[in-house]
Amino acid sequence: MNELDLLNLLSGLGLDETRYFEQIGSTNTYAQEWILDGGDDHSLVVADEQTAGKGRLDRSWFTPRGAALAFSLILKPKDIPDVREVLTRYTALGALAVCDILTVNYGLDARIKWPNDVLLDGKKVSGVLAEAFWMENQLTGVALGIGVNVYKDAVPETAPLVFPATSIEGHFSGRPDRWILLREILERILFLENTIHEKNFIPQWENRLAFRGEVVTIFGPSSEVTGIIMGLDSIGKLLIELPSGEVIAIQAGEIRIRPLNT
Ligand code: BT5
Repeated sequence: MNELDLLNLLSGLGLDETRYFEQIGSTNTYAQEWILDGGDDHSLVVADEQTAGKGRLDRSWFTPRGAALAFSLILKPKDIPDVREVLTRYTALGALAVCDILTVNYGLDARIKWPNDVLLDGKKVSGVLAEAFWMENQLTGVALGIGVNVYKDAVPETAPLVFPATSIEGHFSGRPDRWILLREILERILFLENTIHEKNFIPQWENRLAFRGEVVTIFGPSSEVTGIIMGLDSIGKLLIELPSGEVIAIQAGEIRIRPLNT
């Protein structure tokens, strides 16, 4: 792939500027600098390989050469009803777009491990990192970063994993085209972005949740809870029914989920 071919492939989507790198540290770090440097809404940075890919909470994300999708889309939300919801909704936007495409276009049973992972057959195939950048209480932009393990080589073998990983290739008969997949996911993001403040947005996310109705343990920074995943509340917090019958809502971003039997 080169930048010109990528531009051709993505033409008609309505993106602003697109930049392509054979190798980069992290597309999200690049997008952050680009936002500071005046990067416009719907600017896109794509890399074949990341040498310092980022997960949440200072974790790292593995993107070897030639095997995965790694990209960050700059979004500049215009209407933000509640700033506390920004990261929740943009994380959901990325995960839902990937999940929808894998389900509808590739016939795969994709599910979202709340809040930001997409699973195939219970294993992580994609991760989303939405980062919001602020200047004096003004949101300057969101870097919506998405990594997808397309081919088997993308699956980390040696990196310490908090959850089992897989690739699309491992579940699909044939070898999906990485760049067509990129176009499909972007198209879905741009479509869903228009619905992000609608009432039905969170229920769509909820419909794709993994482990719903199952007992899971949720690891927080300093404690853990075990309970049944009931769904999401109206702003996307995860609802867990505790053994006592009490239902609690858990805030995005600080937890990991494991089904009880893993
Ligand atoms: C995520 O974090 O899942 C967010 C990953 C976002 C990656 C994209 S790639 C484009 C953009 N640029 C970036 O620098 N980042 C974004 P988290 O839920 O914290 O999961 C991180 C954990 O996933 C790591 O600690 C590993 O255990 C595991 N992991 C790392 N690489 C993986 C891979 N390729 N496939 C599956 N699991 C992986």
